[in-house]
Amino acid sequence: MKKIIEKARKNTIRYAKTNVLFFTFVIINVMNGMLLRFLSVKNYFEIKPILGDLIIVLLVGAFGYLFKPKNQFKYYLGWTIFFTLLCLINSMYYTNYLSYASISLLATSLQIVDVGDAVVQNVMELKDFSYLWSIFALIFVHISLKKKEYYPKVSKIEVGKIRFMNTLIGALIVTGFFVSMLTSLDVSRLGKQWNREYVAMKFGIFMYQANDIFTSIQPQISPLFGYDENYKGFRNYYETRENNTDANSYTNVLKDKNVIVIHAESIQDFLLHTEFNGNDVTPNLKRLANEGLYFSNFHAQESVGTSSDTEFTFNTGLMPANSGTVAISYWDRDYVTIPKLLKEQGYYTFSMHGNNCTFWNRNNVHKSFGYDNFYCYTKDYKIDETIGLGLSDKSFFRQSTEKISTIKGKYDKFYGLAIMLSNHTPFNNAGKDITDFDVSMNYQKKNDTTGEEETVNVPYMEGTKLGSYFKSAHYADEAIGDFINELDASGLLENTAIVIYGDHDAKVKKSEYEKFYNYDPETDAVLDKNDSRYKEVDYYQYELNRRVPFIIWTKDNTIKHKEVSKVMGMYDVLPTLGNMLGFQSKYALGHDIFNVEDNVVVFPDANWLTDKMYYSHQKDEGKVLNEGETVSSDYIKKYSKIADDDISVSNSIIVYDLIRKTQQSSTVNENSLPK
Ligand code: GP9
Ligand code: MN
Repeated sequence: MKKIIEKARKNTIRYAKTNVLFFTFVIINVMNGMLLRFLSVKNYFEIKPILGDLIIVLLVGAFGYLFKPKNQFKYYLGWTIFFTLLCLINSMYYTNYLSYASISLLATSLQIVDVGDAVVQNVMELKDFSYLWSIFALIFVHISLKKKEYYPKVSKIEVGKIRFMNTLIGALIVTGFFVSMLTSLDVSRLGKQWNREYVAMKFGIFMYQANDIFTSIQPQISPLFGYDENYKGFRNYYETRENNTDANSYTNVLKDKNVIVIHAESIQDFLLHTEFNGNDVTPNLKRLANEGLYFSNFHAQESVGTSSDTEFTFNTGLMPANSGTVAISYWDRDYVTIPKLLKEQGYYTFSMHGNNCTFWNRNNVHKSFGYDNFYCYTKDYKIDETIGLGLSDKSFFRQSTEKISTIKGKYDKFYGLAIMLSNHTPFNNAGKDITDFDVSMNYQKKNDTTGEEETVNVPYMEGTKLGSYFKSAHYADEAIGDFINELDASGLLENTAIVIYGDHDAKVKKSEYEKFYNYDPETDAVLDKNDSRYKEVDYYQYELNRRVPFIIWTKDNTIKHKEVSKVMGMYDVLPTLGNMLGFQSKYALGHDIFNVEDNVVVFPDANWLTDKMYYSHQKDEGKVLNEGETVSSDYIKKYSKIADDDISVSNSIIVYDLIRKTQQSSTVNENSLPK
């Protein structure tokens, strides 16, 4: 027995001594995966993702044994650089998008690169470089081993293929453990990959990335596979779906009116309720909200396709694609859209934008959505003043008014979309040069010498990103105000409804709000976290504060003022506006807000919001919104299923072009059922 133990001990020591490089490779890369989780989702103690990463690193590492020992270093170094870059990219991506990177975004990211300074300014943080230690560690170990004549020694006893097989078996055993720990929820989320944080959190970053490659390629090939199953799900969804389309007091109120939709770039709703020393950040939007129909609990449902996703959801009532973006990968599908439905009623439809016509592939997408014309950038505008990515909003609106005037002269009725641009991250351009809006605080202070109370001004938000956002939003608001006046002066507000939506939030980090809410002018510092006056912005407050304004306004009061505080999403626009203008799409996932009792907004990451709860799919927990109220587990199950179904059916329509297929196989056009 003693002999056996001694032999095992010797063998283990020998094994460890002759596999130093391999072990270093495994340990440093698994540690980097942990570091990434620690710095992003902060759960580095969980065992599952460590095992997940370990499996991938073992599998990759096993192949190193097929090389001669003197070449193994190059192999392991190459992979370590690759894994390190993965961590670095994901770390950067997480900092900016609170999610992990996906290769399906490669095409999309070309658009993001176009956003230029927006990205470069914000992307890099010091912590993103912390992963590079692994490369140095491997090189260091390699040099030490070389000095100790490790490689010639190992060469003598190296049995590459056996070690390769043994490592594979080792990886298999770890996989067995790993799989036995998975819940059915984990497996289903891995397959769907909607919730990237969750997948990376449970499966590790390397397994997440490997799975991502598979799920990203899948849409390209999936139209070839899984059609029947998806079609069945789609039929079933629409056959069993209850949707109240009864007439209500808003039915046809805007029938035959002209419509001008303003896509207000990055405008959040809280701006309408924010002021500095008595000056509103967005006085024009506030006025329009106070005069028109104002949806104050309205949420964009965009995914990685930001502006373009919102344009898609607004136009179709569908959710963004699970993987990649509709604008880049699925723009050529057949969708039932607002412009197409209005064209059936004889409208001339158009869209306008002061940036490159090809940005977000709009030159193709807008045609495919049914806009008769897309007026864009140098093709149609004189670039006489630029801010950020392109033509300034003020010049854009000025020139657009002239175009709309011409359109009005030519057509009976029109529906137009004006996509704003200047209030785009990083917000500093407009802030510095275009507006003198003051983001300071006046407060009363006793003068030490005279003993008199006097007003002291502290420019506390000056130079912060949030401060720049307020300034830039003020500029955008001024541009909207000017636009309304110009339209009025040109007689274009008669018989016209103005529809305004914020396309998504400003993506300003949570930490940016700390100073805004907790600045103490007495000390010229942020309140201490232990101070009773300290207001924390937690996850739920941050998410809820991402809401954007949605306003329907008419000059002549056809639409009377009302604030609708029921929860509403971008996908509810088509049914709600459709009821007012006299059209419907049976594929829209949302509801006419005036016909729905308990509405739900489903987000692309499967989070959902009702009037009672914000539920985080990733955290698997929700926050009850009204004090004293409780929510049952059945309630959570019910809305989680709705979220799951909405995302699935929408994605099936997008990937498999199901609306086109349905219309091809049906002789009756079922999309615009009469009321
Ligand atoms: C670009 C503009 C901004 O033309 O619409 O797009 P975003 O970066 O918000 O998706
Ligand atoms: Mn946008």
